[in-house]
Amino acid sequence: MSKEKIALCEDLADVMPPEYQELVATATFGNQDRGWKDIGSSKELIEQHSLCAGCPESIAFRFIMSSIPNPEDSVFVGSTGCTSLVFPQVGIHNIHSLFGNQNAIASGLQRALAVRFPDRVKDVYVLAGDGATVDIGLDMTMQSWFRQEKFTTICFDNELYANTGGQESGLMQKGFVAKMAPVGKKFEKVKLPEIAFESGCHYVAILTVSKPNRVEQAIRRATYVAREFGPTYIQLYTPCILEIGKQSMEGLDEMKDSESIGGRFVMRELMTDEVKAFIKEKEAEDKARRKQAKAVTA
Ligand SMILES: Cc1ncc(C[n+]2csc(CCOP(=O)(O)OP(=O)(O)O)c2C)c(N)n1
Ligand code: SF4
Ligand SMILES: [Mg+2]
Repeated sequence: MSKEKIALCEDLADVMPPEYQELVATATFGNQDRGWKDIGSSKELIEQHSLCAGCPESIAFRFIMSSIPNPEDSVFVGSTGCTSLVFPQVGIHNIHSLFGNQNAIASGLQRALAVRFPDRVKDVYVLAGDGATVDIGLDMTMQSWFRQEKFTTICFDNELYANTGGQESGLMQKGFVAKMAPVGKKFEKVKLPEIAFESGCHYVAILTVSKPNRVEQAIRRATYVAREFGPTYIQLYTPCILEIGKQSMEGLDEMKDSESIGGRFVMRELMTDEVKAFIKEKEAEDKARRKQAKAVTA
């Protein structure tokens, strides 16, 4: 469906940057079964990033970018924060919104795309930090859920405002002391997954980005459900290694510790029985298609 959409214009081909030429030639556009396993063997949709070395937000970007089923017809809506530093380097249409406004922008965009391209599947994703999603943007976030807007909200939860030096956020854990929140958090981490479900999200997942297959599963489920039912929400623990005093290589251990039994990021999914049945059917279809494709190439 898609190679023609991202083809190079012949007259301009020789002046296009080599990275873009490579993207068009060897990225996984158009492959319905693309996934995290393609990282390393095909051109990635993320060229590089300007986050701190080893920042789990960069790992999250890689896994999300490799997992979205329809990259050539997807649009990311970002917000100010560390995540926004990655947007200039991604091979996906994206819009930068004013801090906190991201779900309002995504609502208008998704509706406009549905009117402009009624016969095509267009996927919209919000990618924003916890400060943008839960604190300053909470009104916009929740109103989009109440209105049943058909897109996926992904929150990069690092439990504070990282980009501005470490202020307290609603998702920060109780008692945590950050560089710019010296008194310590007074109340428990806000339970946004439960709030999202109660507010109309049809599929909700909370997890770390330590396991790419789990991120892929959550992204695909959230995308399919958003297309058919309405809003979906994914909360990813992407610890700010700088703020919690860890080295570049220690982000993975931090995520693994937080998802072990009793941890605050044990993977959880919330959905109705109807959505559960839909996902089961969709995944069976995907499996049958992959099996058939394998048989043809064998
Ligand atoms: C309207 C507006 N308010 C405040 C800011 C300042 N600001 C920039 S980034 C940021 C914090 C971002 O925190 P979060 O959303 O958690 O993302 P992170 O940097 O932690 O990934 C703030 C308050 C801004 N740029 N615009
Ligand atoms: S400040 Fe924290 S969240 Fe931001 S890029 Fe660095 S490690 Fe990542
Ligand atoms: Mg944050």
